[in-house]
Amino acid sequence: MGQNISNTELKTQVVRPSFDRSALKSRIVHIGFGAFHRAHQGLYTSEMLEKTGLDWGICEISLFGVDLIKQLRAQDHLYSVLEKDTDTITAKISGSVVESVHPKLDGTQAVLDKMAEPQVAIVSLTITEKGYCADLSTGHLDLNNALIIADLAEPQSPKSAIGYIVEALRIRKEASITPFTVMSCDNVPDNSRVAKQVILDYANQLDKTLGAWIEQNVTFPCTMVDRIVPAITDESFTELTEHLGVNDPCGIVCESFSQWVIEDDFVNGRPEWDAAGATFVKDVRPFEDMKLRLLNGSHSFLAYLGYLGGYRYIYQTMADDAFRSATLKLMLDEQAVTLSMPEGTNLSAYANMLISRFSNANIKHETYQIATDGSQKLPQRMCESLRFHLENGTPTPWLILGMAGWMVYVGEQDEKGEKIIVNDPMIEQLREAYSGAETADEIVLALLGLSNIFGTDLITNKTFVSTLTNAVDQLKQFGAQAVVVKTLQS
Ligand code: NAI
Ligand code: CS2
Repeated sequence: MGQNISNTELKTQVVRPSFDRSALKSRIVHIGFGAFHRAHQGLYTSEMLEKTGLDWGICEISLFGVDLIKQLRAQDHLYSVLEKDTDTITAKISGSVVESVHPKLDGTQAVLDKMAEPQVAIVSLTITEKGYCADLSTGHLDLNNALIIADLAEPQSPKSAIGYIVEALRIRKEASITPFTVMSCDNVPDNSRVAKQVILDYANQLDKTLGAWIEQNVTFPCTMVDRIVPAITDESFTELTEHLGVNDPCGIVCESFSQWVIEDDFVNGRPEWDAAGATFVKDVRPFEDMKLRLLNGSHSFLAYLGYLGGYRYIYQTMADDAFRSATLKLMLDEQAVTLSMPEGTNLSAYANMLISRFSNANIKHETYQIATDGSQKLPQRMCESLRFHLENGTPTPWLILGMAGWMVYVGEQDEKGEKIIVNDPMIEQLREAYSGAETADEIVLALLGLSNIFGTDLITNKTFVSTLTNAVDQLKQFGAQAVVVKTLQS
């Protein structure tokens, strides 16, 4: 075995776990060992263990790529997180992960067996928006999803996260083992309730008594999760190595800020994540909406228009005064006003904090990365607020420009005529909508016609359709940067 973070002396300033990892049990099974989970729930759990001495370890499941899990195993399931502020940098080792299972490495049954072990009390998820296989306009399971079709035909050999969860719950039910809590940590509004709906829809397709048992016995606490964690790049990997003194292929670089608000509704116990800074609340929805609309809504705005305007990173887009002013206006004039927050919430302070987080030049977050999977993101980030304004008759130039930016972006060509490789699970439908649509009004009508993104209402609002068409037209004529400037002046 080569040198890695588990068998090498690390640089002295690296913060290491000092708790007894051998005492941890896999009481949490997490699906989706992506960048975000490592920098967020994985690290919160490690810091909670450091403070409490509890035994809540994590078993990681990845349903896709195997390399990361192999690398994690080779380093005793330890991994590193480099937290970067504008002026401080801290390297930490997370010790919360104790084991991993992967269908390709261990077989499907091993994954199901692990999920069915009696000590497993929580199954948590970061599987991206598309991992829920939901029809976003109805919130129900998309029965046309290829993974779901395959899983329903062979439920004992699932491929989707939903299929795994339902099969594991069925095994627990048959063996009279207490169920687990299902907790989503994805950027989906009412995230765990969406998980609940698709899980119930799937279970009911197979066996209504299983569906009823899940409904009565499983809880689905929603969460608001926040930390900007860009995908690792060669540059950030090199920086991390310099701070550690050794390579960590599972390491990640992120901002210092972190927030986790969790609905306190766990059927089989939970760790004291509050010891590490998480907040337990009764109703997480206002916090989710605040984050999805102000943070993620502006992120998507900056991603589409910034990318079209030639900016590679969010911090570069924010260094453009016009984009910076537009982002604050989008947040305060068009998103904050749609929210009903608990008394004492200061949305203006929140928005200004976001402006400074986005401007952190130490975090290289690509506009292209955030532009991924727009069809899954637009409804919660922009469309809901748009509906609020359409109902109230209030103007929404920035939301409309953001949507127009997405419409131009998914046309697969940037302002210099270069191809954009659009990464989206609905790419085929997007291409079909675009084919034959040439003018701005043809493009707008074709895309707004995708009812599982936009519902059926938006396309019927003539004033909205014509303002959006005008925005698409302007973007195509003058380019994103010029239109942002023009919109500020109008
Ligand atoms: P990533 O690309 O590093 O990881 C994605 C993970 O999801 C991988 O483990 C992958 O195997 C899994 N996955 C992808 N499609 C799936 C599917 N159809 N079924 C099951 N698993 C699937 O992405 P990252 O950065 O970890 O983000 C994941 C999610 O976390 C985001 O979509 C978002 O909902 C949430 N999030 C991300 C933040 C960030 O700044 N990166 C911050 C807050 C939330
Ligand atoms: C981003 C988010 O990729 C995206 O769509 O908007 O992942 C964002 O970085 C996080 O939600 C921040 O908490």
